[in-house]
Amino acid sequence: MIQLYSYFRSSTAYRVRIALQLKGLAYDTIPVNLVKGEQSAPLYKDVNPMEAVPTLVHDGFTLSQSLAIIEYLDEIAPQPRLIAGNAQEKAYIRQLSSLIATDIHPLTNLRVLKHIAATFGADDGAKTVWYGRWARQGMLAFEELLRQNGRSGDYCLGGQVSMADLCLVPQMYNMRRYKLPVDDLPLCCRIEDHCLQQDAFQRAAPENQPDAPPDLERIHGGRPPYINPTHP
Ligand SMILES: N[C@@H](CCC(=O)N[C@@H](CS)C(=O)NCC(=O)O)C(=O)O
Repeated sequence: MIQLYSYFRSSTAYRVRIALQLKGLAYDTIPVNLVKGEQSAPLYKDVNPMEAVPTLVHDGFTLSQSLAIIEYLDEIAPQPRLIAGNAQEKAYIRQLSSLIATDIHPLTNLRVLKHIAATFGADDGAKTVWYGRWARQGMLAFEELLRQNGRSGDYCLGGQVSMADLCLVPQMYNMRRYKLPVDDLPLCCRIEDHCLQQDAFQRAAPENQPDAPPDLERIHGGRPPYINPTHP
């Protein structure tokens, strides 16, 4: 029995939802509304002292940190393996995942955006500039790593889905949500498009979550295939 504390728009919960879907693991969603501040409610702080989603509960074991959760799911349900290959390939998957999870995400997290608004008076425009500053730099680096390594195909690592794709797709959702340029991220866009053609990624998308408002803009849920004729 698996329970996932999640918020439809959380990119970190989105990563874990894709893993659960790919592995065909049934789970119950327990919504935590981040905009209403439910992550800081005393009862939830007992579940996750970092006041964040996702948190996974499996057989009485409570686990937070999306990458740790994905590694755990890979142990209990090995198919498909999300961290697979030889030592270099596994390290490469973790390198790409960490770039998004530990370089980009912490700087662009909700609590940081709230803090610059409350402390420095940043309005929505300023918050978008802040978000874009860190997300664009990180994603240009991600694209460059894909290009330099020459290992990408349908996924970040050839034809094999991995944890890196689970980090990439939600980050691309955020790029589109903040209307940041993605034209200079052709490899990222191509991988995003391939992933979104699969049921597991579609089912995990923000638009398809039980706590999503019905009129939510459909960025990843049923978006048309990406076509870039200059990048086969
Ligand atoms: N490193 C953590 C980050 C978790 C995290 O901060 N999640 C965000 C949502 S994407 C959150 O709950 N933020 C709440 C807040 O900033 O108040 C992970 O990868 O799980």
